[in-house]
Amino acid sequence: MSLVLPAYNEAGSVVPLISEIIANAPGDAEVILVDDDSPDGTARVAQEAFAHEPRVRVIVRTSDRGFARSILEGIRSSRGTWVIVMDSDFNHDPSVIPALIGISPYAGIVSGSRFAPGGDMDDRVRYVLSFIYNLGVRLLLRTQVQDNLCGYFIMRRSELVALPLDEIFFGFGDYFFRLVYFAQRRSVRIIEVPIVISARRTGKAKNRFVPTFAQYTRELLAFRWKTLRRRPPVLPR
Ligand SMILES: Nc1nc2c(ncn2[C@@H]2O[C@H](COP(=O)(O)OP(=O)(O)O)[C@@H](O)[C@H]2O)c(=O)[nH]1
Ligand SMILES: [Mg+2]
Repeated sequence: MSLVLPAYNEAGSVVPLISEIIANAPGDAEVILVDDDSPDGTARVAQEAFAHEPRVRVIVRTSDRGFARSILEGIRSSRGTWVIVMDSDFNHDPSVIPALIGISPYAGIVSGSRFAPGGDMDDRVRYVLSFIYNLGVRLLLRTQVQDNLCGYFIMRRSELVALPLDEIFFGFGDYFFRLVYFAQRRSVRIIEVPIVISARRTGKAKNRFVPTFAQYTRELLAFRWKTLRRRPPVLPR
């Protein structure tokens, strides 16, 4: 099991977060923190705190920076049979890890979802807007999942690296709808588990809501345009 954590300026949360992840993950799991050389010393804080913890690896990136690119680098350097991707600011609750792992034998991807029954988000406005936005994503890409922008998931590494990674992993959270699209086209089974996205505990979000969604929309339309020329998504087996 490999857990990939992209991070930028998360010095206040990485240590308690990784500790909680270790407590919730199998004993032989590796944690890969992929830091884009954060000015707040995120990487150093983690390296010092886990200097004697061989299960924790810190990658510091100085070129080709960015959220989805960081995740891809973490995936490429992972050694586990399964890969879990999650944020490093406690938006994604580590106590869900056992559920992701427990359900993983029954699907190619088990993905956290704010819109599955029992899922939620502390930020009401963002919840409602994301819900509507996701309907649009589903309409355009014909994905069969309710939360196409979650980014908290487990996937078998061999199936993940077989996808067209460079067509998926760029930009920010929009990488996830491209991942779902390509996985669905390959008949990968996807199960959603409800998650509650709570407010981050420390630090600040890197993205402002409106510009981020404007960017997602540009990418969504560009991707739809590109995929129009391909055959439509196939249904799961
Ligand atoms: N490596 C890397 N991580 C990032 C970057 N931008 C954001 N992150 C991390 O990605 C996660 C989600 O970012 P966040 O700003 O909280 O977005 P939000 O949850 O959608 O508001 C957090 O763990 C951030 O530390 C980036 O450019 N590079
Ligand atoms: Mg966040």
